Amino acid sequence: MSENLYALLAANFPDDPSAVFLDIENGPPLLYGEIDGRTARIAAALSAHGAAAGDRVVAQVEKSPDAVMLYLACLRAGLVFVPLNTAYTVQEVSFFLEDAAPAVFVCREADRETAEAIAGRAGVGAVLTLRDGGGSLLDAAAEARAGPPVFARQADDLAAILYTSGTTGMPKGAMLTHGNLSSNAFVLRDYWGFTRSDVLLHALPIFHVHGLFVAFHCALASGSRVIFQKAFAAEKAIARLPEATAMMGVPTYYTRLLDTPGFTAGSARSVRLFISGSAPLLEETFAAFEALTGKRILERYGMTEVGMACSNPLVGERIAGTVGFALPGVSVRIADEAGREAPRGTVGVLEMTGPNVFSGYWRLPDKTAEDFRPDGYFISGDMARMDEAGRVTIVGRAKDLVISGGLNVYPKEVELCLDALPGVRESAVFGVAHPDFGEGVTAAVVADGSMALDPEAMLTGLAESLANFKQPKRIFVVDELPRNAMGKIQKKTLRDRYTNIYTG
Ligand code: MLC
Ligand code: AMP
Repeated sequence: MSENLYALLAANFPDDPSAVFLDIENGPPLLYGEIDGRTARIAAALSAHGAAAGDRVVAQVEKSPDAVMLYLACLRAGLVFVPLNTAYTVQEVSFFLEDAAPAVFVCREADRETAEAIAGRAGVGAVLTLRDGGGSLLDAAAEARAGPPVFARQADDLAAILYTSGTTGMPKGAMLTHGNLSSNAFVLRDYWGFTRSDVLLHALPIFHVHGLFVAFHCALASGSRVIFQKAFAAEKAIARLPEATAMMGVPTYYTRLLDTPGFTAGSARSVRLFISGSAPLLEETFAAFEALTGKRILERYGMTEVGMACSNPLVGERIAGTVGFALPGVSVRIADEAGREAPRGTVGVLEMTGPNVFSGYWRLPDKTAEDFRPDGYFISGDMARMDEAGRVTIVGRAKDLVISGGLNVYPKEVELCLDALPGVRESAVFGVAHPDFGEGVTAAVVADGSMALDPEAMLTGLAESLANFKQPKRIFVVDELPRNAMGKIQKKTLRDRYTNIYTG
């Protein structure tokens, strides 16, 4: 039997073809009954442009209903979907094209010229846009009379590659299979109680696990309606929340809602489930949200490489500051440095295994081997403890990582770009508490003496190579970086030194 995720999801679509899938601002809704035809035609158009099962399709496109159809079309055609953050620079995208070697690159119309140049250098077969009134993927799809049937896939066939940066500064592609995604989809649907009567407010970006997989798979696997918003804006979310039964967001969404005067208990009344993840939800945010709305936010924990691993319960106690229990089918342990299970209550590295855990990093077997224990557990790099009942609390990170507004920024990647700027001898990048983004990317830079360093000019220099959310909010020029006796830079000292710069 085929285990194509598209087919597994489609088996749960409502029988009524006029049931709404995407409820779109300023436009007609996209109905469940339209999904099959639309995705079949896009699949046919991709095939006409040379993409065959197993080939990669890289997409750097704005959030739109068409972009969602493109994702589903890739699944049904057995193509490997590779979504890219729209904030990535040309330099970053060039790397992804070289690395993923896709058959097709779907870009924004405004980027077409540059996209063709970099795709040409990377040997990409075709560059397409979604919609531009001529020669686009959707024009080709409109002409396709009938699409191919859903392509048979097994659980271990690749469905998507999602790039995450790394502690070395080099991005790596996490390979996710149909089986990884479908196991998580159905576990989450059931664990969080999604049914056809749910209405999910969707304001997340759709190039990450959170917005693309967690949110859409819960909706599609239960046949529920999605209020589709292009991006998160507190006022817009508040306007539609009274129709919603569920919302998913990063902690910044919840702090922004609380900071917006129009957000009241009434705004949240119909919502049975507010879910938070991708970054730590502060206990004070959980408490303030409950005080205002009477609702306890459900916090869960996940990663690109594993999808969702832990969640607070739907029924039962949701405890602020914890991420709950291992999801059904997922095994989670707290380990010491050698991978031995640590006693309950002690802090160690969080490791997990299960059908949700990815199959490795694209074309990086050594890196893959490094991140797995011999018994198959994946080493997350997050520090955590587990209580006697199995409830997990994330206490920190073993990996050098800053999470800003739910987006990961690896300091090494930013440091490499800073160090390449004229006049810079060395740099250290670290996270400092930020009232809006949770952590603010911050840099300390030492000059090499050849010229005076100007933080503004450095930021302009970084814009060429780094997506905007990775760029430091503040750069400090310092005489030297704090080091320990071994010569290692002390980021904790830097974090302490600048602790109040965003909050003070
Ligand atoms: C935007 N900016 C950010 C930022 N997003 N800066 C730091 N951190 C961020 N996350 C900057 C831009 O560079 C720009 O700067 C300015 O803010 C305005 O840009 P914007 O696009 O208008 O910002 P805004 O719409 O306010 O976006 C902020 C946000 C968004 C928090 C709403 O980033 C967001 O939706 N984040 C969610 C990310 C997410 O889905 N993560 C899930 C990863 S999956 P300037 O200087 O140009 O003005 C994962 C696994 C799991 O982690 O467990 O889920
Ligand atoms: P990403 O690689 O973008 O998928 O981000 C995954 C990382 O986000 C994890 O390794 C954690 O560090 C962090 N993360 C996700 N959810 C939570 C959470 N609820 N609390 C704390 N950190 C989280």
